[in-house]
Amino acid sequence: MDIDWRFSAGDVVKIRIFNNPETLHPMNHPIHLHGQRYLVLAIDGARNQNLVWKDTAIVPVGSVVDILADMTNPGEWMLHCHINEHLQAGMMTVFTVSER
Ligand SMILES: [Cu+2]
Repeated sequence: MDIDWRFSAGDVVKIRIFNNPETLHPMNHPIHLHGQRYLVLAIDGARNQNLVWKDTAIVPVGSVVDILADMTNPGEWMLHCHINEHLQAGMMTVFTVSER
């Protein structure tokens, strides 16, 4: 909850997600973005050739995933791991999208 992201409707936002392999229990995380859609641009710097809109993508252990989020839906939204135990353990944040 230390993350305080604020966007405006219409913003197109590049977000880099790193799955730190040096955690207690390293594993892949399906990262889910509420209320908006995104493209996976690259994984570990390798460009994704199959650009399709998603709301969830796997971030492999030790990998960096770059996404491009299309902030179209005003409100307060969550970004979180879709494994319920991870969400319960706090692998989530809230971000705000304001009306433009
Ligand atoms: Cu997870």
